[in-house]
Amino acid sequence: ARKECKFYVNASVKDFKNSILWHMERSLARATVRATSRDWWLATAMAVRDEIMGRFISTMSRQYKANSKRVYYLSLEYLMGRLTEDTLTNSGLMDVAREALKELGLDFDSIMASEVDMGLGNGGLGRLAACFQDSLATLDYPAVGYGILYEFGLFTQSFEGGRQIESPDNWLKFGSPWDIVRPEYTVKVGIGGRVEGVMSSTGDWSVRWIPEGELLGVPWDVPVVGYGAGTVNFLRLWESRATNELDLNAFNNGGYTQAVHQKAMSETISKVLYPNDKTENGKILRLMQQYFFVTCSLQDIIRRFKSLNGENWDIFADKVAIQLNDTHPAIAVPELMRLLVDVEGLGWDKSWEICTHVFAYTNHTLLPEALEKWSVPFFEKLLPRHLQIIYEINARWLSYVESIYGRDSDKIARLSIIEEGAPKMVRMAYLSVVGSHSVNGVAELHSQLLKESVLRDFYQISPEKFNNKTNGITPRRWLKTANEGLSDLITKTLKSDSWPKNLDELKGLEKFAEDSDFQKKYMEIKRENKAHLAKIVKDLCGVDLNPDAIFDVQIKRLHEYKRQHLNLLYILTLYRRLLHNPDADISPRAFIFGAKAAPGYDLAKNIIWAINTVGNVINNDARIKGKLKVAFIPNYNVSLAMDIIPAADVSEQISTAGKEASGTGNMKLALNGAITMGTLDGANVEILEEVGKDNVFIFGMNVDEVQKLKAEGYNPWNVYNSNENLKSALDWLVSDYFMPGNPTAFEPLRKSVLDWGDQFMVCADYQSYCDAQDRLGEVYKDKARWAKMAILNTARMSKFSSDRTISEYADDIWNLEKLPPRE
Ligand code: 26M
Repeated sequence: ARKECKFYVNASVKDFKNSILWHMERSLARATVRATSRDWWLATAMAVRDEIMGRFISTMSRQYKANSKRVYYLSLEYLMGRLTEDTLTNSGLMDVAREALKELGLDFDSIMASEVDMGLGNGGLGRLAACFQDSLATLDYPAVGYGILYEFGLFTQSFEGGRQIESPDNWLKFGSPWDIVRPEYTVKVGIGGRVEGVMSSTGDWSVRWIPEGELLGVPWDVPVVGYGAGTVNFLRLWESRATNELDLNAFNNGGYTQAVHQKAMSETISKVLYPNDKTENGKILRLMQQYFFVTCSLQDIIRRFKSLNGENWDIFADKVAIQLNDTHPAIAVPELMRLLVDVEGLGWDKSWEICTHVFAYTNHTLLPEALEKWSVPFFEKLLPRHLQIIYEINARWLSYVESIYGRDSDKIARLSIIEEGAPKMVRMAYLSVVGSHSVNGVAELHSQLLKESVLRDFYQISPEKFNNKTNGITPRRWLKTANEGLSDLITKTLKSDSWPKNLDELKGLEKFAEDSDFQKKYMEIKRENKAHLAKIVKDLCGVDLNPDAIFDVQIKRLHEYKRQHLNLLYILTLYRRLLHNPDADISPRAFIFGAKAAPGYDLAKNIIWAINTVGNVINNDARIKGKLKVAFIPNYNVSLAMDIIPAADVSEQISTAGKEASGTGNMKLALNGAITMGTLDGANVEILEEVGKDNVFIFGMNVDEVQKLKAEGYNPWNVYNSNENLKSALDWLVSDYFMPGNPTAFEPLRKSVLDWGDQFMVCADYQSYCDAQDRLGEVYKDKARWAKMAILNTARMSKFSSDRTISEYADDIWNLEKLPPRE
């Protein structure tokens, strides 16, 4: 059944144009003749903002009046990208804005490109949080996303001599039209100090934390417009500020410079996003960031709860659900205990009951080295009261464990929230599991492996906590906004424009998969998108791409487990084949990469350098007649993703089986008609299930085979010695063919897959990967077959709408009702 999609805001082109001109004069003090692209973007953003503000206010008052349950999403990261274009899509004003700018003689796309990405995240985890906000608002769920307003988002990447250079992303330098400061909700945050026993008025002893320092959290709200604008929720991002009291005290003691220093320290907490996407141990500022935003958010939640319900704590868990986005906000468990026990004066048991009903935890990784741990001495120094509370939680937990298993010291050590050692460590994942009523993985395979590996002992004790919520992506940004050509074709073909809110409608495209007229239209749009991307690549990389080549895309953070270097080995293999036989009948290929490496991850940086260096040689080798190109697009981010994804023919999802929790780029690419070249890992398994084996290329070992080979004793040298092509590719890399005079440049890469044991089994999967890639090249020659595959990918992706994911969270974990507008 097709749903009618109502839009709650409306504006005529004439009014919208006048609004832009009004803002140009009154908000920006600009004469139109002197206006820059940025001015036009700002004026346009302000015009849209005006249109949604009423919806924002009415959503808030609706939620307040209904006193309905809300979900609070706690995440250290939100990778939002640009906000204006997506707000136009969701408010239904896109066509109006386009026409208005056109009448003003302006090019819409280049105006929108003036907006700096809101890049407050590293990768998948941060982008998932952003897609979830879109779906929560679209589905009319009462929700707030809490996070940090980093002054500097993820670093900007450039290349020098093919090597990654990082520079700061000062995205807020000139302000943003999308954030609204709410000084009245400023919160106090304590840090350090000591714990004291105090006698209460009733004569009971209780404990109180006397912090050494204090700072402030100031909230900035960013509106999140649901599709149709029925609901406008918001992100509440905290900025750290120094307290005035602190300044004054030090000043009175004659310590003026000390006071200024203190102020600067307080304000560093929200200064910068940590650019890692696996745990970096031991950075005290990171722990401070976590605690800072957690206490601000919990205090804000409690303030609102009390203003609606007074001290009726019995219903707290009926009004509040809190989702922990990985263990980064796990300090929320002891912090809520502290607020309830120490500040609100509730007993331990009652407080614990509330905590475990309110919290739910999402795990995003199985990599053991990525599981967060904080040293006990650290905690002692920064959060002494929280350490006490964690010990108390652990003592009660372990006595429960003992009641089940008896004094099994092995079991107890394995299940303890505290890891013994020097120093002792707090295991944040265990703390999250114990403090939550729900623990979920992000794809079927990942959730299964969680129960069998890292959280096995916990699963045995509380199997009912464990569940799966396969990730999803918002079709508003990733299809409707990013791929207008395809969106229009879909709307015309289905004779419906409600598919962005009801993605199951895409199944209606299946019957056109073999329709040659539809295939032609579908592939024409793909070609236009490829031509558009080719222009961008020419601009950013100086590389000429032929829009008729296969656009083979790998875009994601750079990681050994994601195996960008496996892709490189195939490129080397193809290149060598072409040099031996320049007339080989291969489908021309453009390999397109986008990836940032964590600044301290040397091997990842070596891989980037290798891809750029090999690419440079290939791109300038006339002998291969342009059949092979390599482009590494610098500074991959959400906005570039929106240009790359609609232009992709092939989606590289080639992680070692068992290592990629889900992946979400795989979903975006398949939705836009790219064929997956993938391992049986993460959500690839479910993509295969949806599209069918004829519409995806699967290669390599599965999880069982990986485990078996590891157990048998895997030796990459055996593969190397018996595989002529692999040997040649790896040896070539350290010859001076690619780096004249510096043949050892890529030795780390080569060593990682040979001398250092090839942890991610690149050598083991090499031949299978090459075979699958060769098969793909053959299939591409059959245009009708390829078109059919691409169309079926689009038609069969509806499961991966984040609307489906969010509905499952709401029903199974949050017990949350929708609160749609009543009109
Ligand atoms: C940790 C400590 C210090 C600084 C940063 C971190 C950190 C930040 C981000 C660690 C991990 C971070 O993100 C991990 C991530 O993005 N995981 C991905 O999550 C996606 C959404 O569920 C999945 O699709 C991916 O498979 C998973 O790798």
